[in-house]
Amino acid sequence: MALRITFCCSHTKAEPWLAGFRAALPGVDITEWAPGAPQAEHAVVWSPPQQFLDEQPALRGIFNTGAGVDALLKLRLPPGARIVRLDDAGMSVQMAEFVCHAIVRNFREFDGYAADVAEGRWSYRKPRVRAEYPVGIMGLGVLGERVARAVAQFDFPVNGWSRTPKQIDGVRTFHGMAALPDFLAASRFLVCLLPLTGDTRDILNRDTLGRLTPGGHVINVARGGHLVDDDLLALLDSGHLAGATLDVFRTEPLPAEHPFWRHPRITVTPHTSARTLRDETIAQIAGKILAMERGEAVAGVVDPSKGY
Ligand code: NDP
Ligand code: OXD
Repeated sequence: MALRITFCCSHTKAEPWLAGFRAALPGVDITEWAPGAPQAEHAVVWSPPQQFLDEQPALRGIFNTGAGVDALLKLRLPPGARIVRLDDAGMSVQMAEFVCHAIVRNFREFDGYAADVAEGRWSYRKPRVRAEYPVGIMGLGVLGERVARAVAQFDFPVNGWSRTPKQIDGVRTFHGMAALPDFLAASRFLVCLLPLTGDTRDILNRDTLGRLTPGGHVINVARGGHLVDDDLLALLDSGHLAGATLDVFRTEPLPAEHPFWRHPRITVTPHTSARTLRDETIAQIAGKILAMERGEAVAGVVDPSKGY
């Protein structure tokens, strides 16, 4: 009998995905899930409902069409299924350009120049000293490492923080909770690229952000649950932080009444720093399904006890 794959990503039109998987995996039976659908061996998902997982107890692989599995791990999962996250698939280069853009835009004061130009003013600002703007990257995984290497290309001092020790050329690395205060004190731009887990929820708060070099700028491109919104606002209003670039929020879309929309020193983008690219994603997941069926190891298998 043909291998059966069920597709359950309610935020996107299923048809182009199904056509892509049929082309990549000829002979495989892939359909969009609906309640009561037959049992499948593998699932391709984004934020599926609990009913989907309850009705598919025989799944061997659950392939997330994103890198972060926090929403999936909140659900009751079939006991025999391996959860596989998206492993780059074109996201790390997007993340690197987004973060470098945010850092360069703020370091070079491009918004100030734009305001001057809008008023017809030919003005210069004193060049800033790069060494006074060290960049700290929280999370040195698939995305964080690529971002750290990209930022280092601009000769900023780069610090990186992870759970386990890492060695990356051009990056001063720190690991573990005990090293967090030193990592923060050594950083002025702070980039969050952590997974959202029990250990990292609310990690961007009054205490941690208060340890950054004064005049800091926070770039959160991971999950809204990492940031305590009111603590960020208080530190911006006190002048300790100079600004923030926020791509992710506790509630998405960001509610119309949320103060982040109108804060003069916060830039909001709609969870778009690194988008899932359909063709790359299909190719990666199809390759992993075939590898799993041959009994081979695949990259990106999530450890539910760690939460990522
Ligand atoms: P990875 O799993 O590859 O990397 C996670 C990194 O975080 C690792 O370096 C890990 O440390 C570190 N980490 C985890 N827990 C802790 C902890 N308690 N203390 C210190 N470090 C910790 O993930 P990715 O790089 O692929 O993605 C990161 C996150 O980015 C995703 O989980 C997702 O939430 C977000 N994301 C956002 C997107 C957007 O559009 N805004 C798009 C894609 C992803 P170690 O290496 O030691 O294990
Ligand atoms: C992801 C995301 O986790 O898009 O991949 O946020």
